[in-house]
Amino acid sequence: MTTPVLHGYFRSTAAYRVRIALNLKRVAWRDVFHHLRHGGQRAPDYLALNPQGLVPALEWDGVVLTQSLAICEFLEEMVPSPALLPGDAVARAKVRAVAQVIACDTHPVQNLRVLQRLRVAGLDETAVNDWARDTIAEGLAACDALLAGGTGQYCFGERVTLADVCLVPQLVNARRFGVALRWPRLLAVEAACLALPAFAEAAPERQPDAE
Ligand SMILES: N[C@@H](CCC(=O)N[C@@H](CS)C(=O)NCC(=O)O)C(=O)O
Repeated sequence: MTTPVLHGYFRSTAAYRVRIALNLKRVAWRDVFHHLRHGGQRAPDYLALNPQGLVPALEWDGVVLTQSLAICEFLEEMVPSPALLPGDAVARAKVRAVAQVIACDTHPVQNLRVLQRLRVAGLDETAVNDWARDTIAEGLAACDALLAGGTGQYCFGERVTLADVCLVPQLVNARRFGVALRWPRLLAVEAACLALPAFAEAAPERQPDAE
């Protein structure tokens, strides 16, 4: 097998999810960075890989995979241990629900192209920032509620799951947009995750293209 290639950008929280999953699964990879603020995601060479013009994309043994959750679930199937999804169907659905609150209902509403469209539509920087901040706060509040009553250092007990893989990057965006982090449980989960090299080494500021 050739070394997988991850197309990403240091600040991309969707790429951050995949970096964490690759690290947890102990898969070595090579990075190709695309500068999103300079429009690298819309370069013809990259659009040939991912017609959506979004990072991440993962080249794996001659195929190109897109969408961070699809990539994480692919990695789960290719490298089952350590598992990111529980064996029990109900527990698995709950993990996926938290992951999807973030990856389907929160992050896509505040990503770069959406914020740029708001600017084009006439919103000023304060209004754009408010949009992103409120969107993220709403998503994180829902995650916190979904985790209520749970125990253990991670989102769901004592094992890292796909929910943690999505939560930690979203908290980076939360800070970036000035969200008041009023969820002690989420912050405790984040601290536990960041104590693991798989998370810490995947952090935006640790990437070679960090600015
Ligand atoms: N649902 C996609 C989201 C991908 C996405 O929005 N990526 C952002 C960076 S985090 C991006 O490429 N933005 C560039 C743009 O909006 O033009 C996934 O999970 O992979």
